[in-house]
Formats: sequence, structure tokens, C-alpha cells
Amino acid sequence: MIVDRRDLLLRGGIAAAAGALISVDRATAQTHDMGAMDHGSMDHSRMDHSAKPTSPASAKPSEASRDPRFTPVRTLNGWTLPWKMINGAKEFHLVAEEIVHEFGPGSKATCWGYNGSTPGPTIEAVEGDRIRIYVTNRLKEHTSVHWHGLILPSGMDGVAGLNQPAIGPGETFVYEFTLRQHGSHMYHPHADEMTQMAFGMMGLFIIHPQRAEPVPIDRDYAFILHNWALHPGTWRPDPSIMVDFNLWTFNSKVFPAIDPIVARTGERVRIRIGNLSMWNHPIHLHGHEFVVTGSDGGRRSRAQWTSEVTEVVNVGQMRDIEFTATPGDWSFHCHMAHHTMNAMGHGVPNTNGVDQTGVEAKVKSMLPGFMAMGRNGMAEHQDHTDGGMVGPPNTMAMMVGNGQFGNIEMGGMFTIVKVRDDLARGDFRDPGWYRFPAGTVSRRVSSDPNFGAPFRRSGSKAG
Ligand SMILES: [Cu+2]
Repeated sequence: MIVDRRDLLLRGGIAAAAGALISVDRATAQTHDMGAMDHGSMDHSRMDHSAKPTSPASAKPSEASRDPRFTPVRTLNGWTLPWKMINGAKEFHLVAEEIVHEFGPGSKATCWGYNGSTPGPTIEAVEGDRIRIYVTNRLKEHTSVHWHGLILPSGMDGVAGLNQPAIGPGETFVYEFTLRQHGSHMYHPHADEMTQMAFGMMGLFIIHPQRAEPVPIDRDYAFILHNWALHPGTWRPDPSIMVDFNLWTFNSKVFPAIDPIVARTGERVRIRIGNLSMWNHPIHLHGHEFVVTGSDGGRRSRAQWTSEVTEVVNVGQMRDIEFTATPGDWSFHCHMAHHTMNAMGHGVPNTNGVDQTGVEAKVKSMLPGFMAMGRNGMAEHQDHTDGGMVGPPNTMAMMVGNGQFGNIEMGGMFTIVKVRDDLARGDFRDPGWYRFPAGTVSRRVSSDPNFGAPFRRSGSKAG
């Protein structure tokens, strides 16, 4: 069943429509265990094991050797593509295919990705490596892979029609080149690009420098920013949408399904952020000043590092940020407020400040389930949806997530950096909520609105 915004308005009431509503199980918020596996919480349900690629690179992840020169990248909610050394080249095998992807609890869609996931698996290698990548196309239309930001022979650049013939359905092409740089990069199709990217086809391509970095990185996270038009009550992203998206994702997941970024106190953390969405995203970290140390242009010299608390990651760019982890639970999110919400109706009447008492009774006579909301702000949405108010099928509530002090009222591009004193090296498991030292949490001192009689400007009192 397709539910459009008009249906939403009629079925759920004006304010309810402002945040396409569906109940979210409290227990699903931040309780998933990342475990120590690189595969994290990815959904393998649609991987077609009977059709495993026959190239030598179809190895189990454990067969991929670990390089002592660098800390492997941890792809948030994702995984790293295994490889095998064949005839002097690191050999990888990507499979473009349709998948069923879960954005978060209660929201799945038929998407396109690589090797069973969106984003596809991260390709990780070292500057100077010879790389051979097979690409098998299991889609019903042609595709190609562009290695975004890589310095390579023109015939390996992956623009269908320009650099190569398109990879037809069922065909396998091979790309082979030597890595001439290091840095944070991406890959994505360059054939029916608008559609294929709107459906989730993209991945990270991380190239480590040949020599160990002067400032060692203890935890190296990476993710791609993306946006999706998954209209309420539908099961396929709409590739025709240009601005009015309703799911904003880190590695194709929305809060609360995005893995936390876990670190031990004092560790140096790098987060590599790529953007293949259709907006620029100001990414903001609480409680730390980070330094922007690199991009798809490689690692910058120290003199070029800038100290920031928010860094805009423009479309088509990557940014590497680094910081020394400080204990606590710290929000990490896009600062576009609508990008930290899940599915919303846009362009609905503004009910803020509107006394709907009389209207509510009248509408209720025609729509028994109608509930007037939004007079004093929107926060009550989460109470209603957490309380079981039903919205359109397959649609996440606008604001979700429950912390130890109450509703977090977030969604979309939001996760939590969790820094603890007692984590083992390489332990990426969710450590639960931060135990605040006694006396360090902001607390109520009065419930009297006139408390303290602070100075206020005269003449600004509303109504
Ligand atoms: Cu944003």
C-alpha cells in the first residue's frame, strides 16, 4: 500500500503527519552488539551463496592477510572486502546486485549494492600495491565502477561509454592498476549513476601510506554520507527526488541503528567521512576539538591541519578527522537539524502555538484516531510513537532513541562516540551508557519558572 502525505494528514492528524509515525521498539535502541567481527550487523539474508564468484578472490574474510603497517579501517556497520595475492596483484571481487537493506528498526527497502550490502564492502590496500578488481554485474541493467579520486590509467576510470564499454547484465569486467597515492577514497557506478547511487551503490576505498604514520592511529573508522527518498509506506528508494529526502544515513543506516564509535580514553581516533549524497553535511563532534588531517587528496602536512568542532563534508569529498578520545558519551552528527530526523512529512501546516482544542473534537467526530499535536513543540512525537502509535508501514518514526536520562529525539545522521577508561585494545563492542562521575551531571535545582529572577530584556515578552 502506498501512503502519500495527503493520506498521512487524513489518517494521522496534522501534527502526526509532520513526523511520519511508527512505533519503535525501545529495546532496539543501541542494544545491538557490534562484536569483534568486521561484518558487524550487516544483513546477509539476500547474499546468493550458490552464485559465489569463481575468481580466486572469493576467499573467506579470514584469508585476507593483515598488514602490520597500519590499523585496519573499521567500516561503521559495514565490512572489508577480502583479497588474495594472485600473480603479483591483490585481487578483489565486487558483485553489483539487488539486496534487501534495513535502514533501522522497521524500515527496509529493496536497494542495490555490492556483495550483499550497501554500502559495498570497503576495499583496503597500501600505496604501491598492484590491484586487480573483478566486477560482476548481477543487476538487470548495465553498470560500471568509477574509482573516485584514484590516480590511474584513463581506461581504468570506469565511466561507461567514455573509458570503457558498460558492464552488461551477467558480465564480469576486470580493472587492474597500481595505487599511486594514499588517502581516503570511494567507489561508485558511472552508468545510470543517478539511479544506481540513489539505490545505494557505493563503497569506500582506503589506501594506507607505505610507511607507518608518524602519529599512530589507534582506531580508524570510516563511513559514507548518503540520502534516500524512501517515501512513507514504500519499499524502494525513489531516484527522481532531488532535494526532499527523508532518510539521512551514515553507511546506509539511520540512528539508532548506526553503530557507536567506541574508543578507550586517550586513544587517537580517526574518522574518515565521505559524501556521496546530494547535500553538503556539516559533521559535528561534541566534547572534543578534532583536527582535519586529510581528505581524498591524501594526508595533509601538519601545518595544514585545522582545529575544528564541525567540518563540512561537501558532496563528492572525503574528510579525515582525528582526535584524542575523552571519556563520556558524545553526540556525533550532521548539524543540519533535519538530517538528524527520520522520515518526515514536509510542507505541512505549522501547529506551533495553535490551540487545537476545538478543532480536535470536530476532527475526532470524523476521524476517531485523530490526536492534535505540536502546539508546544514537536518532542511529544517520540512519546507517542514509542508508546505504540502506528504510522505508515515500513516507515521509521521521525525522532527515536532512548538514553539513560530519557528520549534522545534524534534520527538520521546521528551516532554516539563512546569513550571509556577500561576498554581493551580492539574491543569495539558497545559498552553501554557512560557512568558519569558523581557530581558531574547537570541537575534540577528548581521547578519554579520565576526562580532566581534573572535579568531579562523588557518589551520582549510574548502574548
Ligand atoms: Cu546533513
